[in-house]
Amino acid sequence: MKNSYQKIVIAGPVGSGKTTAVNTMSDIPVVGTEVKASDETKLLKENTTVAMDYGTVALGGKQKLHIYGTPGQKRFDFMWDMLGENCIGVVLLVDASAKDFKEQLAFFLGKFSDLIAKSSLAVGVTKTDEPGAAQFREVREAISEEFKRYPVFEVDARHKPDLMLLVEALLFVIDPKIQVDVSG
Ligand SMILES: Nc1nc2c(ncn2[C@@H]2O[C@H](COP(=O)(O)OP(=O)(O)OP(=O)(O)O)[C@@H](O)[C@H]2O)c(=O)[nH]1
Ligand SMILES: [Mg+2]
Repeated sequence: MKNSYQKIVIAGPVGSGKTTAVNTMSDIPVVGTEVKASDETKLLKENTTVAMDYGTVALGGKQKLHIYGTPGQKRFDFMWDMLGENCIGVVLLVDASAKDFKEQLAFFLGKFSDLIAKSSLAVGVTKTDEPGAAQFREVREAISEEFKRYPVFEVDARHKPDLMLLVEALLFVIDPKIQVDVSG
């Protein structure tokens, strides 16, 4: 892994917290592509990502982890493969407050399965604090058998320690020698 470009992608449905997560974690000002939401997304939130979010997190030994947040909307799915190219891992954020979280989980695990097979996966379950949201345990149990060996954490995308733990778990699965610099 030494001196290679270390990149992860953050995937998941609209509103699961991908843009928020990149902004919460990044050491540099995030390069984002948010626009005012239109059509059905407008009912869920004001802004939506149309291409990507980009930020970095310091790793030990002056190395950087490059983080690419993907758009959640299916009409921008051509960006998923592009952003995922050569990544070392996938963070999948799942919105526990979405009524159809099971379908969303299955859909995104399916779409990213080739990439996950080539790299790795950690799942972050967001919005368990929302009224009527599914419990963390329910979401974890909805993950299909083939992905059960990967780490799953309850996270709030606005809370940096939650995300750092998730990313550390992802990196640990990839290579226990990679360390995240958690001092910042
Ligand atoms: N209550 C609650 N809100 C959260 C949590 N995590 C993130 N949020 C909020 O949920 C919203 C997520 O919005 P984004 O980060 O734009 O979502 P996204 O996944 O980038 O969505 P798209 O770009 O449209 O695919 C933000 O308003 C966050 O503040 C959580 O754990 N609990
Ligand atoms: Mg976004």
